[in-house]
Parts: sequence; structure tokens; C-alpha cells
Amino acid sequence: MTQNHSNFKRLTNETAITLAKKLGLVNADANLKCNEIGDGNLNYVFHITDTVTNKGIIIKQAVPYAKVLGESWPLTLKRAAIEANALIHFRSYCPEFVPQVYYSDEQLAITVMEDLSHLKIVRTGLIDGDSYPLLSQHIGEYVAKTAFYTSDYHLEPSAKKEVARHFTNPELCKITEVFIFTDPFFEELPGDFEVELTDAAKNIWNDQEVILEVAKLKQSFETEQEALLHGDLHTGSIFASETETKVIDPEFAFYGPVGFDLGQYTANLLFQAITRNGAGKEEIFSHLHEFWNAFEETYTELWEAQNKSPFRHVKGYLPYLLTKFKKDAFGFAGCELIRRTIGLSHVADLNVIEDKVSRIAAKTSTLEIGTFLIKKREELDVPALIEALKQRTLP
Ligand code: SR1
Ligand code: MG
Repeated sequence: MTQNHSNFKRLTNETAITLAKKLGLVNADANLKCNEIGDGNLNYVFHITDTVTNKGIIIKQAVPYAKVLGESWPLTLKRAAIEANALIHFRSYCPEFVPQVYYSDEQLAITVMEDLSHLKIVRTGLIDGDSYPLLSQHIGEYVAKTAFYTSDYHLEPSAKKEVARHFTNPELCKITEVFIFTDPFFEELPGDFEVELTDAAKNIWNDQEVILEVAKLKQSFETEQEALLHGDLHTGSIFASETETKVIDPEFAFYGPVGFDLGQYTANLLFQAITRNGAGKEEIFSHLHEFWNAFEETYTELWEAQNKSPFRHVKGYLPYLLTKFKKDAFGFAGCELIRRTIGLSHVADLNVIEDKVSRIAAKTSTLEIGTFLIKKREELDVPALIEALKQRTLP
């Protein structure tokens, strides 16, 4: 369906400041500066600060195409409203981990929100070697709360379906379906990788067991409506410090399988586990344990205290569900590892490795671990995954 963009106008630094003043979110007499700081793939982000008080706000604007792909990939402006609504929804369940939205405008595709510039994007922080002692505990709690509170175990099933209708997000889901679940697994479809990875890529394309498992995972992504997901929960979607964690950018939000958010975060920790050595690697293993423990503990607490389903006390139901989430998550994590290595959207964790031999070794390991996760997801748990990672140390 084509969208009418007649009321849409791209913001500039000047018009962003005018808007902030008009909304009364900054002092009209203040000396303000504005920088466009968006480094993501899809949107523009304006950071407005009062040069005296240093207080700021963020204005995020979507454009009618994917910024990174250019105007050849038109993209709905509705994603801005989905993002604003998802932030509001998620914040109602875990205000400690989600920024506040001050204003949104569907026509201009704008979300005005809390300034988080005292925090750092986690992908950058982890690459820089910063420590985040509470990060994985926080993200485990965040995923458990958003997954439980938006599910049929908490909402009336008819109310859940109504929420799901508001978060129908076909165009952003299509990006995931193509970029994560399709293109990387077929030689003839678009891809982007270093020539030295050709044999490793061919191993995946020619492995019919992997391709079949990816088909099953893609089907799960397309058809299961377990909970309202963030939909793009990689470490570039998280701001943090040693004590604080905020999850941003839920424009890919939709009702899907809980394992997808769990898998995205797991995979993005794994890039660090693969590229680090010694104590740094052990630190990421601790993150994996903390994340999964926090998720399972919080989800179990919510299940026991607030589950409305008549089946809640049935022996084995909760363990069945937690095992399902984990199996799905490991499979989705495998797809994420592979797509960030041979697909169209790479990650800095791997690309910042300057030494070519080390970089290719890290990317080869990433592809092997991705394949392993997809094939073995049914029988794996976190300790077994960590053991497998220990077998693959960089030269
Ligand atoms: C064209 S968008 C590529 C990727 O960037 C986003 O953050 C999502 O991860 C998407 O797959
Ligand atoms: Mg994003």
C-alpha cells in the first residue's frame, strides 16, 4: 500500500530547534545547539542541548526509505509511530529500562524523547573494553517483563490480539525476513563478505540440514505471536553505564516468538565472546549466564505471581515454555551470527579487527558457531554453548 507523504518534511538542525521550542520542551530563550547524531541504518537523530544547563532532548525522525539503503528501498513512515507506541508500552512494564517519550507526530514521523547522552551505546562500549556489571541482569529482566506482560498469560487473549493488531509491522518484519532469514542462506541472493570467507559461506549454502532448520526458524518468526517483541535487540539498541540500562529503537516491534529478542541479545554478546581472549572472554561468559538466569528467574516469578491462565499450575508447563524459548533463541542467534558475517548488514565487533588473519579467523568462527547453534539448538544449554566457544579460540 502506498503512503501519502504530503505532510512529511525532513527536519534540519534549525527546524528541529524550532519544534523543540514550539513544544515547550526547551526554554525558548535558551542558547541551544543541535547535532544530527544518527548512526543507525534507518533514521535521523537530532540531539538538542541547552549550552548553559547542558540539558537535552532527542528528536528522532524516520524518512520514507531505509537511510542505509537509499531511496531504492522505500520504507513506511509508520515505523516512527510503532516505535513511539512500543516505547510507551514497554515503559509501562519496565520504566527503569525504557526512555520516556515526550511527544510523537505520525505525519512528520517524529518521536521526541529523553536524552540519554550520559550513557554509551553498548556495542561501542563493549568494543572499547568498558565493563557493564548490571547490563545482562537488566536485559534479562527487561525481556522477561516485556515477554510476560504482553503475552496471553497476562493479557486477556482478546485484548492481546487487539494490541497485536496495532503492532502489525509487515515492512520492518520483511527486512528481518530477507536480511536475517533468507539472503544469507542462498548463494544466488544478495550478500556481502570478504573473499577469504567464500569456502565457509559455501559450507552453509550446501548444508541442507542448516537450510531446513533456517526454514523452520523463519516460519516461527513469521507465524508465532507469543509476545510483543522489541524486534531488533542487538547491542546497538541499548544505552548503558555501569549502573543504568535503557533499551531504545523498537521500530521493529511486532508480535512474534519470545526467543527472537533473547536470541538477538545472545548473538550480539557472542560477537564479543568470539573476538575476546582471556579475562575479557570470561566476562562475556558471565554476561551470558547473568542474562539467561535473570530472564528465567524474572519470568518464573511473574508466572507464579501474575499468570491468569487456568493452566498455570499444570506441572511441566513453565519448564516446557522456558525450554522452548531457549531452543528458539539459540536458533535465532545462529541466524544473527551468520547474517552479520556474510549478509548485508555487518557489525563493528568483527569489522574493527584490523589484522586480516585475525578478522577472517573471527568471522570463520562466527559462521561455525552460528551453524552449530542452528543445528544443535534442541540439545544445547548455556554451559554447553560456553564450552563450545572455549574450543574455538582465536590464533
Ligand atoms: C536495512 S536495515 C539493516 C539492519 O539494521 C537494523 O538495525 C536491523 O538489524 C536490520 O536488519
Ligand atoms: Mg535500530
